[in-house]
Amino acid sequence: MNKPEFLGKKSKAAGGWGALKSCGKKLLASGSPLTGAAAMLKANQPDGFDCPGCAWGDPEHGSSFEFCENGVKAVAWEATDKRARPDFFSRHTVSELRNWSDYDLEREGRLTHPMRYDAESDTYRATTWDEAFAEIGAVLNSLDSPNRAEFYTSGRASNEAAYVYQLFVRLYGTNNFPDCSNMCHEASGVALDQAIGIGKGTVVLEDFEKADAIFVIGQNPGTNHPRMLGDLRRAAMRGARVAVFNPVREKGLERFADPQDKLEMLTGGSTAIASEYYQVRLGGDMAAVRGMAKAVFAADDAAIAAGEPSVLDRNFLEQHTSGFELYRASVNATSWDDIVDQSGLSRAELEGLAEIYIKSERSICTWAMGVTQHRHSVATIREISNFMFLRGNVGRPGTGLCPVRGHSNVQGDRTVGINEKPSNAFLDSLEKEFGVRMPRRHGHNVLAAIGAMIDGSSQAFIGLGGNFARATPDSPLIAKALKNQKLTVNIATKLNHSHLLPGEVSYVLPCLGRTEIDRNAKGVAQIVTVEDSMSMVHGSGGINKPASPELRSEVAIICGIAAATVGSEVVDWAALSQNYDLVRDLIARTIPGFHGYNEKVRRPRGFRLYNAVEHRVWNTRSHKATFSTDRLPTETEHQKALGEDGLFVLQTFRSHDQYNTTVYGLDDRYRGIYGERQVVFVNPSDLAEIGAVSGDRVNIVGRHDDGIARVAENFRVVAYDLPRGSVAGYYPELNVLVPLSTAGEESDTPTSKSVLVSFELAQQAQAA
Ligand SMILES: Nc1nc2c(c(=O)[nH]1)N[C@H]1C(S)=C(S)[C@@H](COP(=O)(O)OP(=O)(O)OC[C@H]3O[C@@H](n4cnc5c(=O)[nH]c(N)nc54)[C@H](O)[C@@H]3O)O[C@H]1N2
Ligand SMILES: Nc1nc2c(c(=O)[nH]1)N[C@H]1C(S)=C(S)[C@@H](COP(=O)(O)OP(=O)(O)OC[C@H]3O[C@@H](n4cnc5c(=O)[nH]c(N)nc54)[C@H](O)[C@@H]3O)O[C@H]1N2
Ligand SMILES: [Mo]
Repeated sequence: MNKPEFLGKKSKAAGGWGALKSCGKKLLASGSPLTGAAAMLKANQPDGFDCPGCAWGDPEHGSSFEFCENGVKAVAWEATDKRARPDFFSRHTVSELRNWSDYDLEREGRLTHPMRYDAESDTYRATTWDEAFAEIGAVLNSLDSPNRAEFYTSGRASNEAAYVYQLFVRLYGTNNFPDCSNMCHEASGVALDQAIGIGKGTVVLEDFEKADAIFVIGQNPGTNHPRMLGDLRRAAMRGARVAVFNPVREKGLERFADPQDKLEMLTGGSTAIASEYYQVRLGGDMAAVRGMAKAVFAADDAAIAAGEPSVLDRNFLEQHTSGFELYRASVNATSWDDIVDQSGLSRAELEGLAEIYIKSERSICTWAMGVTQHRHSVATIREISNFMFLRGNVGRPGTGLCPVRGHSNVQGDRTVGINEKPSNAFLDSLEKEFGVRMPRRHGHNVLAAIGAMIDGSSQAFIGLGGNFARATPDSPLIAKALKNQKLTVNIATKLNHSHLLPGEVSYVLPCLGRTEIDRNAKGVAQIVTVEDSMSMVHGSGGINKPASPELRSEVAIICGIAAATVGSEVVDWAALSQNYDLVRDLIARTIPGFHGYNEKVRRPRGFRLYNAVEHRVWNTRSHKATFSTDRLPTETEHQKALGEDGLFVLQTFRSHDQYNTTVYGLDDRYRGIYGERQVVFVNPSDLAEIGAVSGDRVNIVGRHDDGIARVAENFRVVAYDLPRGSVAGYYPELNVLVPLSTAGEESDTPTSKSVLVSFELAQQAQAA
């Protein structure tokens, strides 16, 4: 039996030999161990490709490549020698393939030919690029308004692909840019823009070498940003405190054996990462951070009364911030009772953390989806900023705010114009460069795009990567909406569920991946560029032979569609697709910070985009770092669940063997799950209350009061160390329960970490 660790299994660290073993297996299973291994040596190296795994920054020095288990999986998955050729599609109807899991679909390997859906035979058939471009252009031009088309981006697209994409779409006439980041770090962008004047993080990797305290909130780096563990480990080893807030005890945050460290590997040793680990309630982080702030203020009052120096950074507060007194008043007005009830942490615990913060000269705060995928995520991130302002922990070495991004280029895509609400300055500069008018009306984000597709006002969907139908909430509704489109186009490396919901005219267009050599017509290899979580922009060039001679690059595919849709009078698309230096020249001329782009990206580590906060320049309305004064939410979903029998709050997270909707394998090693994904983690006392024991089968029933019946059937319950009232399970399987009807305030992000549910035991379910 796979007993969870806290029920008595011997504790093992994350990383180490388990990670190496798992990698070897992954490379073999991908069918291409040698290419995979060679490719891995070139990942995140100056003369190689950017790892498609995550957006963590790359070190300047150190080992020749940073070993990362999940990076290996991402590379091996792309570098497989399995192929989904046209004969595969002629053997299987689309209706049949719809019953396959995404795991099985992607295991068929790389797509090889442009495919067009044939309704009569219900199969995809090989077609030519020219036919595809011509028909896509014709359907787009037949819509009665460009605002009736949706142009989705998944964050793996390079800066060059994203830039030509936004340019094409704006010339076509709309700002409808639903983006994966709408489901991801949108709240970070919104909140940080308000607080510090830039919607990005402020730290670089070197800051992790200097910080005395690092707060890691709502994030599971052991699985999702494994290379970050190396930085946390080095910090922990030199005595920095690492304080973790997570309702789940994630193994990677507790102990880590660094595969980079020969001694640790030989001796079977490992390093403790978290010095404090607090199992906060779901959605309770704003309360927890406010509790720490309250304790900091109390300590300050005490210091002043005792005639000692203030514990606050008074100079910073006076010179650089606005709204401090109002913030202090709102903290005073928040009661300890509310803080303790909402966070699930005790006053003493929060005071202890505040003391760590006060003693630390330099503090960093990092966060990810555990913070952003809630209703009040913008307010929470502003509270995190407030807290960091108190001791001047922004814009100083060793300090800062660090939203850890997901997709490897999601931040870059935003920088180069994938934005449904573009600034006037950006549109002005496009108009100046291209001499034509750009659409000013704001477009659709993910939720608005879904709404428009469901109500029929949008009639075309183009996906630059991703798996829209599976990544979004209420998957059955989306499936229906996609099938009602006049046009669906997916640019992809591998087959997934979204491709199997064809509209009237439907294409799947296969593209080169990051690991592959991208040669132009003259045989010259081209590079693309990406931006990581630390705003470092660098080049990426593939080393593997393309999976099929038919493949085209994302840039070339977009340029092909663009030429067929908007013509080549304003932009010479063919020239751009043959020489990405020309695309970079356009970026440099229309977007601040890219001066000398072509020269700079050929430097080993690329360059860092200017971040005004580094110079303590604040591009906010008040021209200061701006405090917020939000109240705590009246009631979080977790509190609601605790107050009602049989009601629970579900968070949907990632297993160790997946990349978003891409499932590499059915194990979740660090959580003790093997060979299955239909599981739901429940606190042992809650299990007793619902009359189940670990191993029982349940149906999970959606409890959002919006008139839509939702159920996820036949999940195995696993007793797990979670706060009472909260449960957890895997995305994307549980997206059938995530409602479209709730979203983050100001961010419009689906609330994937606070879904109200109850359980039916499988027998009851059958009887009903
Ligand atoms: N191998 C791999 N790497 C990835 C990805 C992948 O799927 N696989 N995905 C990429 C992408 S797009 C993204 S956005 C990132 C995602 O990276 P993460 O944000 O680490 O992803 P999740 O698995 O959603 O994990 C959320 C964590 O937050 C915790 N959590 C949930 N709710 C709360 C809460 O209310 N408060 C607190 N404090 N914690 C909470 C969960 O227990 C879990 O540990 O990773 C990127 N990297
Ligand atoms: N319930 C729940 N839902 C969530 C989340 C959650 O935590 N819980 N997380 C959300 C988050 S953070 C995100 S970022 C989204 C992710 O949403 P998406 O970005 O839409 O999903 P992915 O699973 O990353 O996309 C995988 C597909 O991308 C294609 N692909 C892979 N590499 C390439 C490439 O190089 N080029 C192209 N063109 N295609 C490629 C492959 O065909 C693959 O099937 O999901 C969101 N949805
Ligand atoms: Mo993400």
